[in-house]
Amino acid sequence: MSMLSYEKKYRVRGGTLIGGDLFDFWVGPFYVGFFGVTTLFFSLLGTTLLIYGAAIGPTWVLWQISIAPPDLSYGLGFAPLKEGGLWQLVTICAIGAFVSWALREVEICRKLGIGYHVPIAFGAAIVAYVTLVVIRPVLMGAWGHGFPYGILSHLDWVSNVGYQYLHFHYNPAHMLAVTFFFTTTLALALHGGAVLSVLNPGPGKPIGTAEHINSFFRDTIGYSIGELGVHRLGLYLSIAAGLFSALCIVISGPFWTRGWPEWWNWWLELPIWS
Ligand code: 07D
Repeated sequence: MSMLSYEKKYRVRGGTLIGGDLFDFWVGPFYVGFFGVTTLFFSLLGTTLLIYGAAIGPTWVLWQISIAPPDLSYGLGFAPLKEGGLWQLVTICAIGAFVSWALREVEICRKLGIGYHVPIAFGAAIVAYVTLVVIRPVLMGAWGHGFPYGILSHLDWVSNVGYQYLHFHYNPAHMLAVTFFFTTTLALALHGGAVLSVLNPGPGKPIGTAEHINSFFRDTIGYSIGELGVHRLGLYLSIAAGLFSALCIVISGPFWTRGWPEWWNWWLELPIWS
């Protein structure tokens, strides 16, 4: 069955989470659905607010535009539009758009009768974002702990917050997050390379199979995780990267207020050394 007739077969009513048949249709190649409409609404409104923020701000230099959260003195209250209220509205729109997008993915999965692996994976990224702009600020008692929406300004925020804890590389959850990010890229490079090596072996050579890949890894490292396993590993590594990132920042402040190098004193204080 060609992919086009496959799509036709599965482009059927049903599987929606909300709204019944109301938005259960496609526009060209795109499934709409209730959450397609809400994604569009939140992303257009959020983008408009960002552009408005840039327009009332001091610069149009792309790198320097920044929509900052309210001052810490506003605590967890609403701030006037030009004093961080814009950031609060943009945050609501961003969360609305990301969650809508994930739920639209869920509806498409339900239509196709497939698992929810893709929306769950995207959910890990959403958890990391929500941790930065909602969970941690709420635990710290002020929206002002969220990061500013700007290219350079958010980098400054990362640097400043990092140095508040003296040396962020010593944050154990940050160590794990970084390790998972790096391992994800290593695994993707190995997997992409392995698949291309058998499917694209060079002119005139016959294409290989999954068994060739299994043999390659058994011969080089003594073990092949297998065709299904490699995708499980990829999903696990990448989700772990997002979730350990969320963990590393939520513990910084709400649960550990000193420098991260000091946290490792428990190691030096183990009774086995004396
Ligand atoms: C948060 C993104 C979610 C995205 C969503 C969707 C759109 C739509 C549309 C284009 C999680 C977005 C969609 C916008 C776009 C169109 C059409 C993903 C998120 C929902 N660090 N550090 C991390 C490294 C140092 C510090 C994470 C490395 C220093 C602080 C990651 C190094 C200091 C924070 C990471 C390093 C420091 C972090 C980020 C090296 C500074 C965080 C990834 C090599 C002096 C942040 C949850 C992430 C975090 C974070 C990596 C160094 C401080 C693990 C590799 C030593 C304060 N650092 N870091 O979170 O954990 O992905 O956030 O030195 O807050 Mg770090």
